[in-house]
Amino acid sequence: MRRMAIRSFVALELSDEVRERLTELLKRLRQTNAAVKWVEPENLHLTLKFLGGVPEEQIEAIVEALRTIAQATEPFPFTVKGVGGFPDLRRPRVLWVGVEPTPPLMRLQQIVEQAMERLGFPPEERTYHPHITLGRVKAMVGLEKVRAILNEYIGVTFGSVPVKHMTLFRSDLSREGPTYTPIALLPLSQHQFSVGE
Ligand code: 2AM
Repeated sequence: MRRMAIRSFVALELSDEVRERLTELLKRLRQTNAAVKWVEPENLHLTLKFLGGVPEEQIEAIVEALRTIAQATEPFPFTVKGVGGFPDLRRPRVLWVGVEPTPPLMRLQQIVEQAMERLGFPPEERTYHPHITLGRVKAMVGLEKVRAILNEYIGVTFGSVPVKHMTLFRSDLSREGPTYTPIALLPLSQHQFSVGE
């Protein structure tokens, strides 16, 4: 029998406030009718590590490794600011809003990357550039209007997201687009204040 592989990734979820601001921006971008596959608002997230197809029997070990990391990590915020494209905004394949690469975020990403490498997932060859993907360019047509809108947001802060947990998502691809479903939520450490502290 063929073993089931579950397409998965580790991510940080957005606050309602930031998601709403990005949803407004996406609404404007969609109206340009550019040949871009825009991300559905409920799918917006910050990826820490893309795992790809994971054998079902390995999921538990991944969840446990992530749980241990989360328990040793203090809650921290990340700031969503600015816009850009991969490889750049001139000829972009991916359009995104930026996330500030602050030490707690970069540390968490590195720890997750190393833990997943120990479980057999190859490390990224490219340096981690924290971003929230807004859309994937299908053809370089009608991008002038997209660029004009994005230019308004250079240096603009969309908000700060308090991170309280990491999420392991499964991704199911279909013709309509991906569906992301949480497999596990891993809460970050909670400092317990005792009386008199
Ligand atoms: P992206 O937004 O920059 O495309 C789910 O697909 C998430 O995993 C996305 O946030 C995606 O990043 C990320 N990811 C990283 N590497 C990927 C890959 N090789 N294939 C698909 N998604 C990848």
